[in-house]
Amino acid sequence: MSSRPSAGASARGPAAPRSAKPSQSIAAPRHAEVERNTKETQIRVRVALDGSGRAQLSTGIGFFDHMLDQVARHGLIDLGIDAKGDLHIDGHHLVEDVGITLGMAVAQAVGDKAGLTRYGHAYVPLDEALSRVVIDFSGRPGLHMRVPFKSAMVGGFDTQLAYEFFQGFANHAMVTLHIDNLHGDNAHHQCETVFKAFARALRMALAVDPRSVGVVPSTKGSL
Ligand SMILES: [Mn+2]
Repeated sequence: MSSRPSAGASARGPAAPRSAKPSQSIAAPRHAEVERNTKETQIRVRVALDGSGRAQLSTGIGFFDHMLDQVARHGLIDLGIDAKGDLHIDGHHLVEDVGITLGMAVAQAVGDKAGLTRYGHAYVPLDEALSRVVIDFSGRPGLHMRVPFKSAMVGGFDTQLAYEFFQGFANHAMVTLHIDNLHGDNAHHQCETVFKAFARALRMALAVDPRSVGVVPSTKGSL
């Protein structure tokens, strides 16, 4: 039973008061809270990368909340987003700024990327729709998005704003992002497969690689 000479804590007793503090930064709690205020929008984002998919969302655009919910659920990220803005004009500033603020929060939570898987990809279908998202935590922002939406609006969400969201995210999370909708006749389905595939790709890329503890996944030595 007693075996491990180190550790110091009782092997399996009730949660020890002192939290074992591994030396690798990747093992630190990966969460962040970012507030971003402009004359157009006031956005507050909380992320916990090692969460369970819980979401608390309030953007004022129902379909956008539905999409962000997919990011949390399928990315297994806990996500709190409170966004207010000039929706009396349209959703442009708010959706773009949520992308920016979420990107900032993810970048902050990821830290120095030591031990990070770095790359992630996913194909996600929803009935007739199929999308593929590939992400690289490269440190170089880039968005390559080809989604021929079949409708301009889904509920109160202008489908053009999906591009603005991902552009804001890529620029501030410092990721390269390739997004392709391969098939799709229904814009709700198209958009949902994009956000779900984004979530799954994110989950893969953000996973800690147990074979690469403390190592930044780049021959440059930094990302
Ligand atoms: Mn749906």
